[in-house]
Amino acid sequence: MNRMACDRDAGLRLIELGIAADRIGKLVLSFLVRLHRGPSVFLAITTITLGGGFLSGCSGPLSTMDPAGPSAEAINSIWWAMLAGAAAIFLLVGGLLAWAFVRRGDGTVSARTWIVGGGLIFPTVVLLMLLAYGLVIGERLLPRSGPDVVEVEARSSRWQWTFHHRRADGSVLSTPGVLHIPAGRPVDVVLTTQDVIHAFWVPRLAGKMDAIPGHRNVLRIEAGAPGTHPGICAEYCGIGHARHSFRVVVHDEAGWARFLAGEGA
Ligand SMILES: [Cu+2]
Repeated sequence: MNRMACDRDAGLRLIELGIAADRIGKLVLSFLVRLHRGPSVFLAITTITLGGGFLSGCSGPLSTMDPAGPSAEAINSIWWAMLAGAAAIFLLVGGLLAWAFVRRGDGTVSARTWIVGGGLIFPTVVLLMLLAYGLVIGERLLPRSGPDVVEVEARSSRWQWTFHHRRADGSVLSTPGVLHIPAGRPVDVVLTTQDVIHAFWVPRLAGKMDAIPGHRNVLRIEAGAPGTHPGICAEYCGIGHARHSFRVVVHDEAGWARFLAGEGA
């Protein structure tokens, strides 16, 4: 009995501790709100601080949110469009929830209207808009033929990428671990594999695509300016997967001509 009473006391003490911590938290929050003369200022400062902290992790050599070419920019725009849409819907639903608490069901909008409007029409419209936007963007990513298009074959194996660049005279220039491309021109990367499934991914230039045994998959990439970008294998392919990476060197016009001539490959 004594032990049970002791446990009950400990539980009560925990509850009291929780209530005290909650009150202290509320006091600190109200102090901060008053300090900044209004909740909107406080919330804005918090949002900017936290948002800035999170977004600072979105840049870097392997970031899809730091695009360096039109394909990656198109994909990045889908991400932002989805984030904006999700934020707007979240605010709308939050607002309706708050409104429901305030108005307490005065019967001005029937349950049927809520179900048909919010459960059928609204999601259908949102999904159709998203589908249309995705189709338009997806169309831009397709590898269409054109006079400016450069074709490179990327052969993957455990655990290396070898890139084969075809010259105008039909000869082939091979570079293990480094893909050379010209800036400002669309490049079709023909993906093949000699063993298992791998995936080619240069996050700042385009989306990812699998290299599948017996298939030739084509991925359109493009870089806006000269520079170097890291690429990785995005499909687990065995114990050497972590080091199955490569580099993309983007040349200006003169550098590309020098590369094709066999200088500096
Ligand atoms: Cu791999």
